[in-house]
Amino acid sequence: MATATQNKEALLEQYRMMVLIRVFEERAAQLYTQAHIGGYCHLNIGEEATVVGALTTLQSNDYVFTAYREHGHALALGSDPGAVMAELCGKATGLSKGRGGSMHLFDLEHRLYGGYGIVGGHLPLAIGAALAAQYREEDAIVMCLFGEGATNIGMFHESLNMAKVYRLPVLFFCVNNQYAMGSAPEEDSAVPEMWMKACAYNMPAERIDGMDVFKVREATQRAVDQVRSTGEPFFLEAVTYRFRGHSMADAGRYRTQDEVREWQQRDPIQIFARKLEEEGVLDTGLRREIDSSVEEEVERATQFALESPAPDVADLYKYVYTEESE
Ligand SMILES: Cc1ncc(C[n+]2csc(CCOP(=O)(O)OP(=O)(O)O)c2C)c(N)n1
Repeated sequence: MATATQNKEALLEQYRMMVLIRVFEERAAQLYTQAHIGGYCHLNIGEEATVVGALTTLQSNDYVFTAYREHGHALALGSDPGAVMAELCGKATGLSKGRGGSMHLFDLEHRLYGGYGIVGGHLPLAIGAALAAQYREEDAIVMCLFGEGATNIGMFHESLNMAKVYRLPVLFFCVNNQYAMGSAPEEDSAVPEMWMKACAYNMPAERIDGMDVFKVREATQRAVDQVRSTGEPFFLEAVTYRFRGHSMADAGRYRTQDEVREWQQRDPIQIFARKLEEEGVLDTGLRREIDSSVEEEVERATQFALESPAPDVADLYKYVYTEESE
């Protein structure tokens, strides 16, 4: 039984979290089209199993670094949905005090070390954190998530090399959603499967189904345990699909609607719900109850964001240097 190793509450919480990410992002998309959110906005829709499956394997003292498609990661780590939505809307009550927007969520309390807009730019930061954790002899690991497009960037290769040479406790987690903006791996990568790149750095690596949260959790837990016990890096590639455009501004001409529909048949939330129903963990009534409480939670978060004030103009130069931070 797929559910045998986890208790019912944990499974239902994972289901609730996947639905929360989906509903939150659908609402964010709406707010974007209504001009409440400016700048860029990249959604996790379709990739929820990689978010929840990966992050629920961590200890509370572990570090998480990720790219700009990170609303779901903040929610899964426990950030307040109101503060996340407020950040998307550029409000003073936002997770980064309205300074970062969608791509730069940061939540020290929940160990989310960002949210970065430069492709591959956060990998050296992640290995820096791992070096610090190793130096301080912390029982903590670093999970560093990035898209398959980032594996073509120089910093990716430098970071994997250094992580192996310095034997750093990093789990490199590649979310292969099969497009870097409009480029498929066959067009921009010398090898079609990203896990192969880790072999060049003598790093253990695995490729997994990123649409099934059970499979993501199982493989990630094994990898996390190995990184923690050996103090050495590991590489996972989760194959998934983004159901929406690269960002809110994407005409999607690089793929067919048939392809999108085909992947939507493998919706990670539906796959998970079906399994939970088959194994008696979830039924229609409970599902409806969870789904509607999530809708209410997202509505509260949205109202909080919309009613929050914009940052004060007098504070424009605050938080520019570290000594200004609170
Ligand atoms: C160094 C750099 N080059 C180019 C860009 C423009 N850009 C933004 S997202 C993106 C695609 C990245 O794809 P991937 O890493 O697979 O992540 P995904 O968006 O699919 O989650 C590119 C090229 C950038 N932000 N930074």
